[in-house]
Amino acid sequence: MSGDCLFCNIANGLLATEFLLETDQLVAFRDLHPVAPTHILVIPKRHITSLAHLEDTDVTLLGEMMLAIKELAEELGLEDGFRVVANTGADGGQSVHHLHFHLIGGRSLQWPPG
Ligand code: DGP
Repeated sequence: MSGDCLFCNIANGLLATEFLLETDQLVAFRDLHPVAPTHILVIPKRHITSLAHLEDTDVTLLGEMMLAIKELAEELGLEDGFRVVANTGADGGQSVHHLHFHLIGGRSLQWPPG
């Protein structure tokens, strides 16, 4: 854990954030600035800076994150579809430098993004 990292602090329960899901490896919680009726962030508890910092040993963790997203989408009634986004690095528009997947849904989403 990095004490300077917002999402490490959230994952460690230091910011009183309500978790929709928690396992040994990950937590899911609502985005502070939702862009759709449903906007959830799924993050690993362990600090990983971004998708670009993943290692071969993170395969199981990533699988667990994807299955968590599928589970959440089902629970939240996103049967008409949803989008999963991992903004990565400066050009990718990443603002919090702790790996996270956005689960976005609840309305018809446009493509391409800006
Ligand atoms: P990104 O731009 O892809 O790095 O997304 C970071 C997201 O994190 C952004 O949509 C807003 C959200 N966010 C930032 N600070 C907080 C916070 O303190 N709590 C919650 N729940 N979400 C936050």
